[in-house]
Amino acid sequence: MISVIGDLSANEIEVKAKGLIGKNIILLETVDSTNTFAADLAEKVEDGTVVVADSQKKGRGRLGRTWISPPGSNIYLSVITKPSIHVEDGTLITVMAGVSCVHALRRSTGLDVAIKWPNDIVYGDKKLGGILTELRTQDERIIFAIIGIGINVNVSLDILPEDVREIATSLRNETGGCYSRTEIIAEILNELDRWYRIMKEKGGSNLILEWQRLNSTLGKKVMVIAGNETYGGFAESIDEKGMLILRLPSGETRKISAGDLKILRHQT
Ligand code: BT5
Repeated sequence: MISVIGDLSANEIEVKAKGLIGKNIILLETVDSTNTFAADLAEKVEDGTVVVADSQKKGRGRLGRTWISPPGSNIYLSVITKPSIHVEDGTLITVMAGVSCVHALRRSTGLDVAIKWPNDIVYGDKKLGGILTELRTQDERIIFAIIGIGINVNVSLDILPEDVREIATSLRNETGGCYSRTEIIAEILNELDRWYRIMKEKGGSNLILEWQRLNSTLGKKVMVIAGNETYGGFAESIDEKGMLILRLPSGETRKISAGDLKILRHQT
């Protein structure tokens, strides 16, 4: 098994991991998707095992979208978790991942990174990263959850396809600095470990409060595409399961579990 690829070191991440998450790192030079690799492995490995790749050939976003995953510069990882919670609480896992990434990235870079509902890590209105949570369930319980995290770290935006370049940014693009992926991954995994314990011991309420503090979405006029429906409205809150509470122009509220959200530029 490979243990070092450029600035990625599996051993160093394992040493820096303070808890359960990250004590076992599987480092790959390239893979189709770390999420697919992790899902195939999940039943055979311990809770908290992490798959990290230097590049992905078929990195995935939600709904079959592509995650652009060039080598040598970014973070692509999947954490295998076995939280033993009800499927209905599954979105809390994405909430937990968002909170953990924002804490880790703020600490590592000083940038005022935020979460955009439901799964984006943003700086200003640009996408720095995304989260793809995939669940395996049985009898309404989660057997395992794969938390896929992609973060643009040192990538130069010119090498991204034009449509992505327009909406994306990287840590290096924002600060001019070059970051150690090992350090940032260790920060993310330690934050995940901390919030995973809080979620298992105390439920989701602390996580939701923290998400509300770290998000860039609430209190804004937004447009949400959810399935075949498009809603315009005011992003009022998220509920105890991470669903967005949108106030429509009619005054009614609507709860939305997943979708694509755009913050409208002209806020009145
Ligand atoms: C996401 O999907 O944002 C979830 C991305 C999760 C990626 C990680 S990497 C490790 C793990 N293994 C995987 O295979 N996936 C996970 P979504 O909200 O559907 O956003 C996808 C959209 O983001 C694309 O359609 C592009 O518009 C844009 N995009 C693609 N690559 C990007 C990049 N590198 N940086 C910023 N935006 C990107």
